[in-house]
This record gives sequence, C-alpha cells and structure tokens, in this order.
Amino acid sequence: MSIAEEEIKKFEKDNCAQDEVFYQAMEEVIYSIAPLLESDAKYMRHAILERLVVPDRIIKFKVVWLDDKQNIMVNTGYRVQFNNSLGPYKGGLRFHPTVNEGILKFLGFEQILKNSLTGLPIGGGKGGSDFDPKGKSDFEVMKFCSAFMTELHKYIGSRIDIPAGDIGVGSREIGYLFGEYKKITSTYEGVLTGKPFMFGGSLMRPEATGYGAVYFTETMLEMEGKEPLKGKICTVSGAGNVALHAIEKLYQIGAVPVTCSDSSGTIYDKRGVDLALLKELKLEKRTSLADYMNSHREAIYIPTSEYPEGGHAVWNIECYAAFPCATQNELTEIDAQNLISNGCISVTEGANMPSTPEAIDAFLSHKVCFAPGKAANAGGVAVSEFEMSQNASMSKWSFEKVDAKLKETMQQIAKRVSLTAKDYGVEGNYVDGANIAGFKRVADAMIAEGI
Ligand code: NDP
Ligand code: 2IT
Repeated sequence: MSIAEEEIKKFEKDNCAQDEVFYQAMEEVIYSIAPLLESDAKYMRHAILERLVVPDRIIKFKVVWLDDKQNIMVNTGYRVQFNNSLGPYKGGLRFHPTVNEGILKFLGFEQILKNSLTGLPIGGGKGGSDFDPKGKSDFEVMKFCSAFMTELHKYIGSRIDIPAGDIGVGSREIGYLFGEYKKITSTYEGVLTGKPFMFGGSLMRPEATGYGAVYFTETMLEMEGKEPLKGKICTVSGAGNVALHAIEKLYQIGAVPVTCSDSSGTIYDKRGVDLALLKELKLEKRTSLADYMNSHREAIYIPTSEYPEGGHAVWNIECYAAFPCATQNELTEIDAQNLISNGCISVTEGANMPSTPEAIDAFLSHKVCFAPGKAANAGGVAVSEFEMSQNASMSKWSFEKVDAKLKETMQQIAKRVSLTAKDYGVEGNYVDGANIAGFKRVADAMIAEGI
C-alpha cells in the first residue's frame, strides 16, 4: 500500500455521506503531497495530516426568523473553524439550500491551503446556512442575517475569525451581518470582509476573484508557452460574482467570453455575452438568465433540463480557454472530454473544486493547462486580507493600488505553484504544485507552533 493509500484509509472510519466532497478534496491533497511525506519524515512525526484534516471546531446553531407573512422560519447555521496556524480563521459564508456540514468542511479545508498559497497571514474557515436567499425580500434577508449573527457573533472577531461572502452571500448580506454585529457588540471593527465601500469595504473586493482568475491564467499561459487570451473565445459557467467579473476582465484584455449559466440554464451568445445586461439581471434584479433572451433573440438559451445526460451545455461549446465559476463538481469527465476534443487548451477554476477528479485526470493527461481553484480563485480572499489591513490601519487604498497588489499576488501564486511542481518532478501539474506549496507553509507553521 502506498503512503497516500495508507493515510486515506486512516480517515475512512469517520466517513459519512455528507463528507463525500470533503473526502474528495482531502484525497486529492494526500495523493499530491505523498512525495513530500516520503522525503521528509518530520511531517509524519508531527502527525500533521491527522491534525490538518480535523477542524479545530465546528459550530452549529439554530437560526429562527420571521418571514414577511409572520411565519416562523427555522434554518441551521454553521461555522467551521478549521485551522489558524497562519493567522485568524478566514473564509466565506455560503447561503444555499444544499449547505451541510460536509460541504462546509470541504470548503474550509480547501481554504486553509488557498490562504496559505497567498503568502498572507490568514488561516482557514468556512460557514453558512441552508437558508435560500432566492425569492426572499430584502427584509427577509435582513431578518435572517440578523438572526444568524445573533449566534455567530460569539465566535468571530477581527483577530479571531473573519467571515466573507460566497454563494448567496454578497455585499447586501455582508452589510446586514455587519450591522447586527455592530449593534450586538457595540464595536466597529473589520470583523467581516466584502463590506460595501461606504463602511469599510475595499475597492475591488467584488471584482477580485474573477479578475484574479484571469490574471492567474495569463501568467500560467505565458509560463507554459501558450498564446495569450487576447482575441480568443472563452467559455464561463455561473452568472454570479465570480463569473461576471471573470467575464468583465476577459473583455478588458480583449478576449471573447461567449457563455454563462445559472441553475436554470445556459446562455450562448457567440458574439460575446452582454455583460451590462447580465449584471442588471443577476446582480440587480436577481432574476433568471432566461430573461436574457428578451433582448437578445439571436443568442441561444439552453435550459438545464435539456443538458445531455451527465454533461453541461457550457462545456459543449468550442473555446480556447474555459472558466468554471459556478459550483463544486459542475464539470465532469464527459465535459472534460468535450472540451478537449473541441480544442480547449486551458481550464481555470474560478469556483471551488468545480471539476471532478476524473475531469482533472483527463485534463492533465491531455496536457491541458489546468489551474485548480485553490490557486486560481485566491484573489478574492487576498483582497479580503487587504480589506482587513485597510480596516486595521483606518485607511483606504485606491483601486489602482488594490489591482496592482492583486495582480502581483496572482502572478506570485502561479509562479510558486509552477516552480513547486517542477521541484517535485511533476512539471506542469498545477494541482500537485498548489497542494504541495500550500501544505508546506501551513505544515511548517504547525510544527513551529508545537501541539
Ligand atoms: P454567487 O452566488 O454570486 O453565484 C453563484 C452562481 O453559480 C450563480 O449563477 C448560481 O446560479 C450558480 N450556482 C450555484 N449553485 C449552483 C448549482 N448547484 N447548480 C448550478 N448553478 C449553481 O456565488 P459566487 O460567484 O461568489 O461563487 C461561485 C463559486 O466561486 C463558488 O464555488 C464559490 O465557492 C467560489 N468562490 C467565490 C469567491 C468569492 O469571492 N465570492 C472566492 C473564491 C471562490 P443561480 O443564480 O441560479 O443561483
Ligand atoms: O472561497 C473563497 O475563497 C471565498 N469565498 C472568499 C473568502 C474570503 O474570506 O474572502
């Protein structure tokens, strides 16, 4: 049995159905870091893996709130405080009906390594609720956020744990959460990031994840000797914060993003998607992408129900570079094969773990440049850390300053990941490079801090 298989077996005893995605994330990391565990005995001696895969604590709580018709609603809230060896727990909150402990453990685990890769002083955590903001009024969202914070405030703080946004949590939700925290604690501190600019948010935080993913891709393509994105057809999935800002940056550098998607369907607009309309539909009106067709009859709308079995409409469309930016496991082996046979040479994960392990294997074996989420989407949390710095020093950085620092951070991550892969004999494998580089920094800190 290989060292990776032995380690994975140790954790299987605790397995439960909800933990499936967590195991998927963990297994990938263990396979990647096996050469490091074999070559340097200190990591096994200090039981780093056993300590890293178990969260410091999982906080689970009841959230009771009143909807607009005065019905009493009950949801479950969570915060997974995973690892604070490199800094306070840091990571987003997800509000989506599918949220459970397993999903938040997977996201929190990925966050530890992602935050480590940024080189910034932030540990890993994640939280959220099975609350569905879709179809709720602003007042209902506000009431839910207040009730959620009534419990969460006990466990967070600007030097303890700093939540931010994720699926279903944007600046509206962060604003309500911040307001309630301020009211309960009578403090005005940078306890959340992704705040609106008028009360402590950083310029460019909304754009950071999508822009960062494109900066990462440009650096990767250059290092791998491929043509840049300018003038190239790109496909993007998702139509939320990450997807729309990836699309925005692709336009800024002269690429042509032709798709986006939401949970109900996919838009394919071969001249390039209409970004202003998408922002209006998804960020302001919060409606379905199907409404895109009201003003663009020449585009194609493919409802989710019509997707070929086991595949996703976005990944059937010819492109040079693909950007999965919606959710986990949205890009399967079939999708990977479709992309490869249509000539796609680059895949960048804007979302967290959107590609299944089989899809990743297909990309790597066909020498597609593949940028894993924990490296490529780290721009969001990096600018969150810049927001923490600005809050702590009571300062405001210009858009240009944040953008330059974001670009530099993404370039550094890409270079470090690529160099690490080379050092460990897997040149061009950014999955192994990211896992090894991310693990090493946090593991070395854990050893230095003792048990
Ligand atoms: P948003 O809520 O803004 O957008 C999510 C998008 O994905 C929406 O278009 C949504 O469709 C779609 N989507 C969500 N769940 C599903 C599903 N189960 N099936 C199909 N479509 C789905 O979230 P973000 O853009 O912030 O997040 C997208 C991804 O990026 C997530 O994986 C997140 O973890 C990751 N990420 C986010 C960061 C950030 O800064 N926000 C940072 C790093 C990673 P619909 O509109 O119909 O709900
Ligand atoms: O997955 C992620 O990196 C995020 N949702 C952003 C986390 C953050 O703290 O900004």
